[in-house]
Amino acid sequence: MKIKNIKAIEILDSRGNPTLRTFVTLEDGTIGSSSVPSGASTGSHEAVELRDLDSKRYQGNGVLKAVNNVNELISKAIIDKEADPKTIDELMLDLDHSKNKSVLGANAILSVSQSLIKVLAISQKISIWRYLNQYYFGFPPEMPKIMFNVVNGGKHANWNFDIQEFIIIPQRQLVSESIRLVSEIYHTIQKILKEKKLSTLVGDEGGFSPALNSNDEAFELIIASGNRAGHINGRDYKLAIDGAASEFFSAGKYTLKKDSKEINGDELIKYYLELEKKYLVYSFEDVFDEDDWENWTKFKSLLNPNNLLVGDDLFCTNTKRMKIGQDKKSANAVIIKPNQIGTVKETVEAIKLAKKYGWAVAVSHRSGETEDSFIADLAYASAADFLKTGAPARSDRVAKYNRLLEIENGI
Ligand code: 2PG
Ligand code: MG
Repeated sequence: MKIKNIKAIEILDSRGNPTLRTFVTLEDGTIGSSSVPSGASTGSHEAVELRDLDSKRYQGNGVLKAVNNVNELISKAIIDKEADPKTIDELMLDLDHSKNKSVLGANAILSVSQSLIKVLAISQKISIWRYLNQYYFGFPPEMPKIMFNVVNGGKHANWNFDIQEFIIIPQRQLVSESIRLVSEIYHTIQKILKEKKLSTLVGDEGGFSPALNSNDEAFELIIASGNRAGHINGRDYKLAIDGAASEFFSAGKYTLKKDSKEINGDELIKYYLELEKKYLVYSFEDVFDEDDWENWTKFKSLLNPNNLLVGDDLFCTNTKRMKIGQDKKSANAVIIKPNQIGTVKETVEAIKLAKKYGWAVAVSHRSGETEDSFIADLAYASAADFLKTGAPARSDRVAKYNRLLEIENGI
């Protein structure tokens, strides 16, 4: 089956910033499309998201250069070629020929890479997860557990507190039960915030972003809401955080903005170990700067080995960085974000390497999302341990959870 046509357009993401949607047409007339997300607390080792930097449009955030790269350079290279995903991804990598996809843009490349999977699945009349599973994995798919972000801080919510995300992981087999559990806690958080006359506004990923006085208050709010809803921390759900610590690290120090306090790695480790004990925090993502390997390794040696130390900005879905992490024993889990690396092929390689290392795999959204639910199919197809995609509210987030519900129901 050959590729007949490709067309990218500029659309908006959930933050109202431009991003790409690309349509691929096969010679049998099938059309498939996919859209790419965009991060805010991005890792400096991510592949390049190409923006126009033309201040006359969208404050410089337009993506017409990336759109053009799809419609001209990529189109020319792959129209009339056999629609084989690995070969096409390789072709785009050759065409880009840079280290970090700065020529074509990872956003341009990924939009084609994902759309191709989608159109092939449609053409073969199978679901996206089945196509991905057969083509790339070949082992039984499995439903991930879900990481739901219910309280937002850091850069996603105007620095109301330092930790970017407070996350609930329901300990339920069924997706439908996980979603129900977290939704009940989410709505109880809202009730308690109203009772306390605190804001119920939400951050970029749909979690509440009240003006609390400390990280501790956020944990207490979640646990109290869970208790009121009849769901107990450590039994019915586990707690996780994403520190996005690169955002508050500079010159060897971590600056806790809320307390106007500068601390070093050892003090931060002590704090996280307290959180592990006091609130039974199970999973710690990006709790140190993306290049602070030393503190990652130190913390890993002190953390309960049944708990997770998760690299997001640390690894950027990049197998080269994951290899360093394995050598240095810096983590036992990885966040997988297709747009950090730029092709489905390389995303799959990162997932496979993590599994080989025995790490937990968490397929993840970005803070700027679209209604595209490709990552839900990817998480199931790859038997990922987790899908992390925001609050149980807002269409850009629930699109992925609703897709898991469809999969659970055989659709
Ligand atoms: C993260 C992500 C998603 P962003 O840090 O894990 O939650 O945020 O997309 O802004 O990098
Ligand atoms: Mg993160």
